[in-house]
Amino acid sequence: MSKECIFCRIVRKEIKSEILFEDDHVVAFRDINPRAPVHILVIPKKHIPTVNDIEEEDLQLLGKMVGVARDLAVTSGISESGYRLVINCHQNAGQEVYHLHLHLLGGRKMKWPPG
Ligand code: DGP
Repeated sequence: MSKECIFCRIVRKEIKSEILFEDDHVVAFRDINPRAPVHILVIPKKHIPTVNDIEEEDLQLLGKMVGVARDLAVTSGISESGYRLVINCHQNAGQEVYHLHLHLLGGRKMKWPPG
């Protein structure tokens, strides 16, 4: 865990967030700046800065994150209307927080390709 990382601080409950799911490895909470009616972030408790830093041993964790996002899409009522899962990596993708996070976005029609 990183002392300064904002998402590590959310994991440690030093920063308040609306947590929707938590287990030993994963936390999901509402994005502070929602880009869609449903905008949830699913993160590993382990501090992994970017997709580039994912190691072989983390792949099960990534699967767990996708499973949590799928379940939250169901409980959020967007599983049938549709949703998008996004991981931004580095500047060109607009990554702002350097702790791996999966965006779950839904509740409105989305454009493709993304801007
Ligand atoms: P990205 O651009 O992929 O790095 O997205 C980072 C997201 O994190 C962005 O949508 C806003 C969200 N975010 C940043 N700081 C906080 C925070 O303190 N609390 C919550 N709930 N979300 C945050």
